[in-house]
Amino acid sequence: MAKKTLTTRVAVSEPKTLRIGLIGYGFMGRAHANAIHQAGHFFSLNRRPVLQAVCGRSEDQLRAFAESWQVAHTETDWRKLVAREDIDAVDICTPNDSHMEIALACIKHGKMIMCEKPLALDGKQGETMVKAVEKAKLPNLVMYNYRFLPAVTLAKNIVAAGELGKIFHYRANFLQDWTISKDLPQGGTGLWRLDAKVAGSGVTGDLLAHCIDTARWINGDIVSVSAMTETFIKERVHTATGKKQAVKIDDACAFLARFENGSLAVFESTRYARGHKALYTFEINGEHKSLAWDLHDLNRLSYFDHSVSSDRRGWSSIHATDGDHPYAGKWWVPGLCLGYEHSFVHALAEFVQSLANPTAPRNYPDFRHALGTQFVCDAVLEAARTQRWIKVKRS
Ligand code: SOE
Repeated sequence: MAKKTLTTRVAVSEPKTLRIGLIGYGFMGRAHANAIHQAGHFFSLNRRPVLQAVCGRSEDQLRAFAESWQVAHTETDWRKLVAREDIDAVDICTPNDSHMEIALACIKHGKMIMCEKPLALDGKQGETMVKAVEKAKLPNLVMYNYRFLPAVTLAKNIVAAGELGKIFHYRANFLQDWTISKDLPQGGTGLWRLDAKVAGSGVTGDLLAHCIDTARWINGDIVSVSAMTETFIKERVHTATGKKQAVKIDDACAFLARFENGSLAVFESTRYARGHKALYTFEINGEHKSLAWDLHDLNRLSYFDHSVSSDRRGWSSIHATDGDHPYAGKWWVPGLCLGYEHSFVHALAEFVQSLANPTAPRNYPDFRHALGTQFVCDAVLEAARTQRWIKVKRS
């Protein structure tokens, strides 16, 4: 006897879409495209993000990207993408020197903006962007992604609850080793990070900006800094000219800082720490507790609680994958790990969720917050240049 099968039609209620136009198909383009695909599946959002169009200069690469991420529309001119009527938000994943121009065009066309970090080349550009976006009242996000990892958000929540008591110290590192070869050129795909005209700065804007964003979010504003920078390789061939040109970025930077809450900080970043690919760590020491985090073990938060009896006291390691840990409950069952890419999904989900309630406090870095981080970067570079302590401008 033939087996009876049952076909059921499920009534799916479709939320309104948030049609996103992505500019840039490199490393960050992929990280953001993945977030756009994932966010609506794992978070209950009142608008479902859709990757509506993508823009990039090389037609071949653009086609390949559009095929692999199922994007229906492509543009080779970002101005056309920004002007498209079927786009609600523009996601800027281009090198830093184009953020301001693209953002201002988005504002002209009334588009919401998601922008890769850092906000701009410097604070001056950043101020122009903040002024324009706030005047136009357009939702805006800067993708400082690491704060959205469950263990990092847990650290923020523990500090915000006052559990550390008075905070004495904050320290952070972001160490890499990929630019040690003197044969590496500057300019072009990925390597624009070595070209100061395109990047604005070296490790300060690229890596320390992440550390500064997390630090300011967890521990409040930074008021003054003193710094040293070094450019270890003074000349590199530029891919655009084929000629050796002076390297103007900081290859390494170490800075001291004072926070508004009276705590002291040490930050270090370099692309010359042989053996380290992306060692982002931070530690915060308070009167009652200390917390520490390491990107290489990103699901864990190290936790020290001085109130535990002295014979049991010690550092413990919280695996932030339980349902009551930030974001973790939206994914798998307790104990299963999340990765780097989830931080982008969480950032986007926070941004989209906030659209329903624009006056509620924002759980994500907007242009104004990112401007504060930009001002810290500017102050660090000025301190290194002048060999003086520099007061940080308020955003
Ligand atoms: C540089 O190597 C880089 O990719 C940065 O541009 C990112 O912002 C950082 O998250 C990882 O390192």
